[in-house]
Amino acid sequence: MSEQTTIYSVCGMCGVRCPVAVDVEDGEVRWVYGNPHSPLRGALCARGAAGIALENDDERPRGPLLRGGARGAGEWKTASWDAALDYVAERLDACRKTYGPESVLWSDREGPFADLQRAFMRGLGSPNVCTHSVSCDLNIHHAAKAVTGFGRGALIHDYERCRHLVLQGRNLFESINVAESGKVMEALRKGCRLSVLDVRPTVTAAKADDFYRVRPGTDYAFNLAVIHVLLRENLYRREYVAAHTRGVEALAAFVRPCTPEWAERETGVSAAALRELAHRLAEAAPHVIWHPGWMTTRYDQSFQVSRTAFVITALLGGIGAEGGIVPGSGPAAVGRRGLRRLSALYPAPEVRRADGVGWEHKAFDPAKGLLHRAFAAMESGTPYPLKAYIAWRHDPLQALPDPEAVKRAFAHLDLLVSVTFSWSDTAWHSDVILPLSPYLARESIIAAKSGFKPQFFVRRRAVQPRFDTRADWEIIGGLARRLGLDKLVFDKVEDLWNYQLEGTGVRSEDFDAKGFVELTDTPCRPDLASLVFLTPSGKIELDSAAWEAASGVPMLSPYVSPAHPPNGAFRLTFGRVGVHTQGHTVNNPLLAEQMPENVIWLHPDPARELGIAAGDRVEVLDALGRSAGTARVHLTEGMHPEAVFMVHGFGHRLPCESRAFGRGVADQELIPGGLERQDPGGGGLALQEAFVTLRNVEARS
Ligand SMILES: Nc1nc2c(c(=O)[nH]1)N[C@H]1C(S)=C(S)[C@@H](COP(=O)(O)OP(=O)(O)OC[C@H]3O[C@@H](n4cnc5c(=O)[nH]c(N)nc54)[C@H](O)[C@@H]3O)O[C@H]1N2
Ligand SMILES: Nc1nc2c(c(=O)[nH]1)N[C@H]1C(S)=C(S)[C@@H](COP(=O)(O)OP(=O)(O)OC[C@H]3O[C@@H](n4cnc5c(=O)[nH]c(N)nc54)[C@H](O)[C@@H]3O)O[C@H]1N2
Ligand code: SF4
Ligand SMILES: [Mo]
Repeated sequence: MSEQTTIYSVCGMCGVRCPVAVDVEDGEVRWVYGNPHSPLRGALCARGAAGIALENDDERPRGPLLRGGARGAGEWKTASWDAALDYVAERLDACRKTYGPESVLWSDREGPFADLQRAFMRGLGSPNVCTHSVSCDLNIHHAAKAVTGFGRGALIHDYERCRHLVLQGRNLFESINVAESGKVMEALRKGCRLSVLDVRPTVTAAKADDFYRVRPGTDYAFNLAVIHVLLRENLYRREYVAAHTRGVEALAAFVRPCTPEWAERETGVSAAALRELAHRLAEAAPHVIWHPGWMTTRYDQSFQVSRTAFVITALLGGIGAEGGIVPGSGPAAVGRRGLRRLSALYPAPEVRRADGVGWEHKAFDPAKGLLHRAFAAMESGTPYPLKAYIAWRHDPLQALPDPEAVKRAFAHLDLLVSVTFSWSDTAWHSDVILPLSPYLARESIIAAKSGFKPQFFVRRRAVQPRFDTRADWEIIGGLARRLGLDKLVFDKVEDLWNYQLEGTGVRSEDFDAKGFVELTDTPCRPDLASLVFLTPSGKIELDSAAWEAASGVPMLSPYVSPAHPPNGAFRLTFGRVGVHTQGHTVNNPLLAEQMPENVIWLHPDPARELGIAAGDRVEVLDALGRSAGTARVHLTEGMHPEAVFMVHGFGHRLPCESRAFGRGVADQELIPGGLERQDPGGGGLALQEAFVTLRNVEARS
């Protein structure tokens, strides 16, 4: 008789972490599907469905590996877990003793499962924890704080009740969060208007009522002109603005010259269309969301694009309103106790951070850090040496621009460790690889999710690992034991869960039935009248005066027109596709079949001038003439003629990845000097301030 069970767990194919159900038979995964109990609509995207293919793939680190030859030479020696953990712990200890514990740097993709990692670094005594955020959502996070005081993660988009949604550089139907896409589809079905701003026709644009194709990098001008019209034509919610905001006079004076006609010259969108958009938004107010973006770290003024997105929503009364952007509720808001924090087991280190956050960059959030500034410190040894680096669920050689510059910083390290379930450029360049079990074969710590109905949820191990890989808590526990951090050593994951759950009234077996536990039966929606914003004034700050004082950077800062590309060159733009997650699914057997390489989107007019036809293979060169790989050309009238677009994550060069090897173009290689180009307002990297050229290498066959 075969044995069948269903385990409720959490997808691990991207950072969204959708709730899943896993059917297991005789110790093998048979099927993964959306958790039918989930209020978030049990459904998976294509990447989620490819979780089994990841599990069954042999082309991943299958046991601990120690570097044999030079960094990046790929001469690996297999090692036991004991030997690998001893090696890492001994070198961390040596750094701790020689240079101080602050010489250890850590980066990861944060998220709800990071508490144990934070506890480990606190225990070690280093403040140098950074997230990936400088190349993802940092500008939005800081914009959210500058306007509302809340961080990006604390704000919920109430799509279900929204009447007009504006997506600006947010390709919501391809850059997927399953629950979010479902909610927006339903809102559209119920008549919500959708306006999309992009530099090319995306799947999201195809579903829009109005599509505005903007010149790349001019969104800030667009937004300033929308604010101009809202204020000038009295389309904003006066009572709301008087009651809940500050700084409207300064804002009005600042946007006075920013007419739609001025914006038309910058963006290419007609003044009439922009005015009409402002009027339509006013009709739908306050049930309006001008989305602040997700990966808005593209230009020198991207922070201002997000900041003005929040400002527009606020002028329309949408912040805190039904169908707008609202702060989510945590356990305390529904009278429950939150999880016991593992990071509270050790005190926060007092030494100042190497990346300058908290002292040089006073306004910025130390929970995110500035990873590129930490790399600069690594290279210069200032303010102090960084000698060990642990990249945990992070591939900075692909996720940050200019991999050669990143490698130059890494040359100063005594120890470079990667913790990952797939091959990555950073893993390949490391001294030690500690292989993580794919998500179906590992459990996580318990996490809390805020929202209208706050909940606890957990990832459960559905099957035992096929290879010699481990779960996060096992890897941290192994290092902690060797480094004298005994509080982080748990023999069984249940002990860890019980520690976290103590005093919450929830038991670990309560997760068996559905995989999550809701902390309230009735949704908790914040009441606008009593809502206190977390800014110093307690109000929405339309001029971000307090943030300006803390950061020293002007918040009502004039728009700067982005440079036009030199003759024959194009601005680099990039983004996501539905079937891949960043760079780490490109070698997945199922997903590689769906999309084995990226293509170069190009407008037909410049293509004709260059003698390039649809389907031709072109080599893409950076501003210094260096090749980042080749790909076929996709011609489309909708693409802005100043730019090329490509999907991020391709152009792999690791021989151990047979399906991804040599396929497509690596966009991160096309941004020389990119580590130095930081948006002053929000700290995000200006990744699309780079120009590329194309060389035809093969006509379409
Ligand atoms: N040029 C350019 N640069 C970019 C982008 C771009 O579009 N173009 N996109 C930016 C954005 S938005 C982001 S978010 C970053 C993404 O950058 P990264 O986060 O570095 O990218 P990933 O490929 O998701 O994951 C990196 C590694 O983490 C491993 N991993 C995945 N999940 C887990 C986990 O749960 N635990 C552990 N331990 N390991 C895990 C993967 O196997 C992979 O090796 O890149 C940014 N950089
Ligand atoms: N399937 C899938 N889903 C994902 C991910 C994934 O890898 N795969 N990654 C997740 C992560 S880490 C992130 S950060 C999010 C990213 O989510 P998004 O930020 O929504 O996605 P992107 O595709 O990076 O970029 C969105 C759009 O910005 C456009 N764009 C480029 N330049 C400009 C400009 O100057 N102005 C305007 N208005 N638009 C511009 C691009 O053409 C692109 O269509 O997606 C998440 N979801
Ligand atoms: S969006 Fe897709 S890949 Fe990401 S967690 Fe959900 S199902 Fe998995
Ligand atoms: Mo991201």
